[in-house]
Amino acid sequence: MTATTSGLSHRANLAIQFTVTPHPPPTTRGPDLPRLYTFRRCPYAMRARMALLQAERAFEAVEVSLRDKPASLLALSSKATVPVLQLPDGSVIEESWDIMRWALAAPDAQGWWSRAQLPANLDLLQRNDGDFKHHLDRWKYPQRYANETLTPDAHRDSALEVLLKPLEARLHSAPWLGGATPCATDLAVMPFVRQFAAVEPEWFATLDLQSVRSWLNGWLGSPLFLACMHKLPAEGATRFPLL
Ligand SMILES: N[C@@H](CCC(=O)N[C@@H](CS)C(=O)NCC(=O)O)C(=O)O
Repeated sequence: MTATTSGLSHRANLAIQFTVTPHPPPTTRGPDLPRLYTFRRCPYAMRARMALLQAERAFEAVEVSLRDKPASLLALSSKATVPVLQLPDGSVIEESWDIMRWALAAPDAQGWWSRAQLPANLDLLQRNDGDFKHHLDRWKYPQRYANETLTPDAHRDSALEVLLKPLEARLHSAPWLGGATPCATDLAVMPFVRQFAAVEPEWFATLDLQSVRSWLNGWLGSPLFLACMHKLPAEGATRFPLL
């Protein structure tokens, strides 16, 4: 059962769903290790993989073709988006932020989860998963949105306003969204900023977003991100290499 967390609802068609109740009771036993259904280039799956790695959770991963989803994924999740995490007790987590919570929240010895619960960080997450993602898709894939009234460049500019400028202000005063150390929000937002930066890299390099660029470049070269981009075979479940 899912519910929209108070204060995090957005526009009706883009409401961000956060699971706030226990996961559905398992009907069958799950795999020996937590099993992540993932897609290497999906930003939601990247954030989940980084959280699992950061928390040093052993897991196995199945690389999914989004055009030909495996029956094992469809059997677990009717919406069948990636990432999906199946736990050894058989329960299933279908939202990337919930997978991050499972990985990081308990124990939270280094505070990666608790710092992400600060209102300013929840606000950034909402912007990222809501308006920013909306405008990013319409800038990056204009052919998919033929009936749009706004031009792709207008979407690009809105994406800048809704996320990247506030992000620049935050990162100007602290190196990470967690402050002096990173938190789950850094991991959640970074793959989407990476996507935005990659649409027109030369143009992105000219923007007055020095702090965002240096934060992004730091993550792109980090052992955590490089480990999360490990290439999986097309078939089967593979034990994901830890950091
Ligand atoms: N709200 C979901 C969104 C996940 C999502 O949309 N993933 C994309 C891939 S990046 C997907 O699986 N799309 C379904 C499809 O293409 O069929 C989450 O946070 O996990």
